[in-house]
Amino acid sequence: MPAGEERDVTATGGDEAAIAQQRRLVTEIPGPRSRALEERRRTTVAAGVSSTLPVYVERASGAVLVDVDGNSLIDLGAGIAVLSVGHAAGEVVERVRAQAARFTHTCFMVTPYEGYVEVCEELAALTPGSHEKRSALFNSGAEAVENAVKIARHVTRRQAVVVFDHAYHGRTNLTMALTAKNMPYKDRFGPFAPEVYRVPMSYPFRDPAGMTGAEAAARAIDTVEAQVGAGNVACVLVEPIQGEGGFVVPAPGFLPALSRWCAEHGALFVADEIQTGFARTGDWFACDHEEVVPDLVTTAKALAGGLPLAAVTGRAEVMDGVHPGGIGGTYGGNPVACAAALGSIVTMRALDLPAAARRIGSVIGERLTKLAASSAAVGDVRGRGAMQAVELVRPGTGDPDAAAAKRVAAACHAAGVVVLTCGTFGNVVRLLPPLVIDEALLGDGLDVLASAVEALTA
Ligand code: PLZ
Repeated sequence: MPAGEERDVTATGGDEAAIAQQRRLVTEIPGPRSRALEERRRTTVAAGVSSTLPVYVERASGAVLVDVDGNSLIDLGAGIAVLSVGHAAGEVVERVRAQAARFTHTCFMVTPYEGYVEVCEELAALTPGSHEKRSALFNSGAEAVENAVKIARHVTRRQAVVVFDHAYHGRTNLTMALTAKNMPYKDRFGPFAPEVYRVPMSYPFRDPAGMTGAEAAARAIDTVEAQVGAGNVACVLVEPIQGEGGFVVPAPGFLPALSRWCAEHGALFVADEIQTGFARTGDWFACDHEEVVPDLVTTAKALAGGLPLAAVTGRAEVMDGVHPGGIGGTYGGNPVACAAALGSIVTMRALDLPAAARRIGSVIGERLTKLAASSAAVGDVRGRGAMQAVELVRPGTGDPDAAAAKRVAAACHAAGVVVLTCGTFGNVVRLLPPLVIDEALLGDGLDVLASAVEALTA
């Protein structure tokens, strides 16, 4: 779109604006065409790459996926927190189309282009803190995290990286080392990168009753000081709300205390906002909730409405502490991905998606809280904004029940509702709907989830 041209920003657009925002099943799930594709896949696609729900998607719009058998499914996973602006958001589709027709690649490290600069301007404006910032763009979340660690080590001239129990930061060699969970992410994929130290997270449901955020931070910091030494720490890397690890929301005060400790000891505080970022939690970033200002923040997922783009954004003096050529990559900040990001950000602003996430959060929260009161299988309900989950336990205990989470997810899938599980113990069912989902569709999806949870104890 030429600069300055006015156009209404709508939730859905492209060719797919006509897909009705409702659940409608015409075959069993997965249907015959999906099953045939699944058979075909087995002969060429590596078994190590797996799919939660082997329903093959033909098109999508808003919060609805339409599969090759003609079923319409409610998407409460948004491609793992990516489609916050919804599938086929008008501004994303149009800008991607226009950019693809102009040029698809030059390599920013060879001959640059404006879109990359514009995305960095937006990142400077939106990420926490009003200090001067710089950004570097990459292709995936893992790559952003790797680069945040590279930058932190380079500028601090220290090596130790502190991470937390239940953390998830990616699947590359360094980010596997940063990730906590063995199966499926790490098992027999070692050796892992050195100088990574894991300390306890604040996990209110599983911590001693009444433990405050400050106490949980002290527990983590004491471990670092005893086992690593403050002067050796390049950075403390934390998801402000843990994603794959189980939607663990640390107790208030935990993040501010860690960030203060970093500032006092010359370590960088790095927030991995790859899953929480861009309106998901009801603020632009999860750190905003407690006014924590990280030195570096990693983003990806919702940044670019479905195209692969990731970023490290941080204090100018830190980011500019790396010599020219020290960071980069062939595709980092690809122009089509940058166009998608600009379309996505325009949409988030125009539709006030942080407010939408808060509204969605109160609808989901109310519903899940009721469910917890009626079902002994629900141990905990937690989350913030449109990032909410239930942790399932064996009734009457705190023991994680992964089989229950599997059963709930399978029942939702069979009924045409895409939900995801997560958690170190595999017992958490999480909701990450597109932030443009309408209330009727969300309500239908939650009804399906509620029946599936109620069936556990019926
Ligand atoms: N940091 C906080 O959530 C990606 C991964 C799913 P990539 N989460 C989904 C899977 O099984 O691979 C994630 C994240 C946080 C980093 C990442 C990594 O982002 O874009 O998948 O590399």
